[in-house]
Amino acid sequence: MKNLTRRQFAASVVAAAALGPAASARDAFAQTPNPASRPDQPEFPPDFIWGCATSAYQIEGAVKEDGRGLSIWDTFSHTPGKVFQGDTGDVADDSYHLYKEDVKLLRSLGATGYRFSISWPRVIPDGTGKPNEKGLAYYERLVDELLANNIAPYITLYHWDLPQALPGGWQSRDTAKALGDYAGFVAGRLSDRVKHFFTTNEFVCISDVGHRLGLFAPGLTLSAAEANQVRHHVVLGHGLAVQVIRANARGGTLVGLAENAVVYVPAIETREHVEAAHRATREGNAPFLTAVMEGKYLDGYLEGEGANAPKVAEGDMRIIGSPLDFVGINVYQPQYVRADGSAQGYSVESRPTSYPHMASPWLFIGPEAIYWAIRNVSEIWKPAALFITENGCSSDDVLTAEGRIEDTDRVMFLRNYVTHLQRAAAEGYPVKGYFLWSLMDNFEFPDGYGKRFGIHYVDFNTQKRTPKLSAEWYREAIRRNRAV
Ligand code: GBH
Repeated sequence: MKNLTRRQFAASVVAAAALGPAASARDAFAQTPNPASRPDQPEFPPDFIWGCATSAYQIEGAVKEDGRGLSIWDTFSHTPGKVFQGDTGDVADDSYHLYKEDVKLLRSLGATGYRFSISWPRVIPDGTGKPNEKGLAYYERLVDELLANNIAPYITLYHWDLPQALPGGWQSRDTAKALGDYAGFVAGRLSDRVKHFFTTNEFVCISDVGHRLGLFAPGLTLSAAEANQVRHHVVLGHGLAVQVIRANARGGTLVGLAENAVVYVPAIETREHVEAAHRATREGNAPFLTAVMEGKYLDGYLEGEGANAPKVAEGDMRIIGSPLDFVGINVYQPQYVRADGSAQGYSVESRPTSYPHMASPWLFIGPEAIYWAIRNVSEIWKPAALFITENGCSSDDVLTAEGRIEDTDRVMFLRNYVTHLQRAAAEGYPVKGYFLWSLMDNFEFPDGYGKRFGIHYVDFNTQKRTPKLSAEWYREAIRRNRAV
C-alpha cells in the first residue's frame, strides 16, 4: 500500500468492484490502507509554506529606541483603563533585540516562512516625510537573518500601529495616501530580498473596532457615517499601497493583504446551504474584501447604510480594486449560515450559549471555517493564490513543575483546523501556505499579556521562550507536510 498513490488505490478499488459483490468486498478489504503507513504520506504540495505570524507592536518592544516615533497603540496602551492590567507594548517580547533567538525558534520548527509586520513609526516616525534609516536597518537585519536560515520573509506593512503624528489619523483621507507612500518606500528598499508583501491586516479592526467600538486604538466611538468613512479611507489606503508598491518594487514582487473576512460556513453541507454561505461571504464582507476584489461597493451595502454610506471620490473604487497577486485570510471562528425564504436568501445562525470557545471568549471553535474560507473566496473571486495568514488560539497555559506547557487544547484546535485546511489543499484550491498565530506569546492588544496565543511560552520577566506541546506538534506537521 505504501507505494500506491491515493488515485491508484481508488482505481484498484473500482477495478475490484467490477468483479462482482463478493470479490469486491474481499479485495477492497484486502486493500484497505494500512493505517500505520498513511501518516507518513504528505498531503500538501511540496512547496507549501509552513510559517508563523507575529506583528510589530505585539512583539518588538524598544518603543523609544533608534528614533522610533509614537504610534496610536503607544498612546492607547498608556491610557488608563484601555488595556488589561495597564499592560503596554513597551517591552513586549523584546524581539527588537532578541530577533536572532526568535529566528532560531522558527528554524527549530522547520518553518519555511515568517509573517511579521513593520512598525510604520519606526521607519517613518512622523508618518510622512523623512525616513529613519536606523529603523529600516532593523528590518534589514531581520530579513537577512531569516534568509540565512532559509525562511522566507512575508511582510505585513500595516498591523494597526499608525504613527500618532498623522493629523486626524484614519479619519483623514490623507492617511490613505501616507500609507501608500510608506508602503512604496519599504517595498522599494526591501524587495531585493522580500517577495511577498501584505498591505494591511484586518480592515474591520482598524476601522470599526478602533473607531466605532472604541476597543482598539485610537479608542473612538464615532457615528456610523464617520466610521464608514474611516472604512473607506482604510480600503483606499490598501489600494494606494498596492499601486505604489508595484511602482517602486522589483519586478516579480507579489502583493496581497491579510484580511479577517467573516467566514460563513454552511450549517449543513447541502447545496442550498452551500449557496447561502457563498452569498453571505460576498454580502457580509461588502465594505472590505468584496470591495477590494470587485472594485465596487455592493448596492445592498450602500442601501443598507443609506445616508451613512461612505463618500466616494471619483476614481477611488478603481484604486481600491487594484488587482492582487494573492489573498491572505486570517481564520479564527465560523459563522454558520443556512438558506431561508427571506429576501436576502439566507440567515446567520445565532450561537447557543453552550457553543465552545477557547480562552478568549470571542474565539469560537469551528475547524471547518478554514476550509470554507478558502472555498468561498476561491469560488467567488478566483484569486491566483491564497494564504492562511493567521490561525491559532489562546489557551490558559500553565507551566508544570517540570517547566512544561501541556497545551493539549491548542493542539486539538490546530490539528482540527489543519485537517480542514488539508481538505482544501486536496480538493485543489490554490492555498500556498499557512501562518500559525503565533510564534510566541505576545501583547494581545486590549487583553495585554493576559491571553497567550503562542506555541512558545514567554516568561515576560526573563524573556525566556519555552516550546509548548503545540510547538512539538507543529514541528511534526511540518516535517510530514500534513495534518498529524
Ligand atoms: C487577530 O485578530 C490579529 O490579527 C492579531 O494581531 C491578534 O493577536 C490575533 O488575532 C489574536 O487575537 O470581537 O468585538 O470582541 C483576530 C480578530 C477581531 C479578534 C477583534 C478580537 C476583539 C473585538 N479579532 N476581536 S470583539
